[in-house]
Amino acid sequence: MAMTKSEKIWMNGQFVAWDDAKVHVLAHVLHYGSSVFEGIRCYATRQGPAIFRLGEHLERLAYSAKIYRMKVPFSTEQIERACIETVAVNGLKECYIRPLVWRGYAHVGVNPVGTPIEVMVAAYPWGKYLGDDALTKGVSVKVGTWARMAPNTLPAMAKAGGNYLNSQLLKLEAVEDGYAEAIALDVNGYVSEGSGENLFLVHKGELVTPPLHHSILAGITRASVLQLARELGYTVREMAIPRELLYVADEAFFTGTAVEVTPVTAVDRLPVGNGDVGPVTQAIQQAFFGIVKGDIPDRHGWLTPVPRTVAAPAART
Ligand code: PPE
Repeated sequence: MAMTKSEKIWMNGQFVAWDDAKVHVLAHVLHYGSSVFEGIRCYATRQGPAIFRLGEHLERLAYSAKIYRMKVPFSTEQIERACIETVAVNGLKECYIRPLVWRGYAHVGVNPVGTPIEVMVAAYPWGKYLGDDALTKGVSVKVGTWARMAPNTLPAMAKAGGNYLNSQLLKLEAVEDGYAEAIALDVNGYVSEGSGENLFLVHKGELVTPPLHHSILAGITRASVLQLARELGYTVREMAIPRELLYVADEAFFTGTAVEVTPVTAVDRLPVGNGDVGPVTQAIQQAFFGIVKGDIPDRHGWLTPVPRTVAAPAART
């Protein structure tokens, strides 16, 4: 699963060659997981590349940094421009954008005070998160044996590097056991989310998803799907989900930037519904992909167009 490189990465205010975007081995982040980040998709629309909900992603990045008391040395507007320029400079039509803020090299020791805050934005092609057929055929998942972090341990609302150690344990277990992904329960045994995606169920015609206090990331795709589902006339409920609802739900799907809207067709080897991708999931997929691909008018203002050319990066300091 080697990644596809692009040419340039925006690092601390300037573009550097992909292979030169490096950090010191004694950077705080490497030892203590002190980073916050975003994952954003840029889609090839008929009108050119367009970034999905850039403003919301950068708002969440700012929240994550604030929670960890990181003073980001660039404004949100500067990082926004960096995202747009990184796509344009690399000539990408559709891609994944990964802004990262981290504590750099000053000293080793847990105390982060005095470590420099560094920022980078990379953009590169990224295909289907859970396999090529996942969007159309759905994926088979298991309930992970690792719980999501407990409240008041690691803040789930912060999209922080350290949170993904828990995600890695879940993912490794799923893959070793032959599943595409794991669903984590929270410390009370209620359904939380996947290792890198939010979860929705369809039960008796209603869409249900766990609320924020079940240790989930406040997903931007989740928020978009909640809105689209309501607009389509579905009843949507954020509620505590007992594990067994996974086994009796009629449909299930993941949402996330990387995973987009991916059907879940089996949980713990039990088929979800009859095991096929269901009609509600398909309706949500149509509404979502219609907008991001530019086939349906962007009535919510969710897309930021990427101009073909950008001002020379030297114009900014
Ligand atoms: N929960 C988790 C734990 C999570 O990591 C993501 C995104 C979501 C929910 C969905 O959030 P949103 O993208 O705002 O709808 N996971 C990102 C990173 C995945 C990775 O493997 O890296 C992503 O989808 O970009």
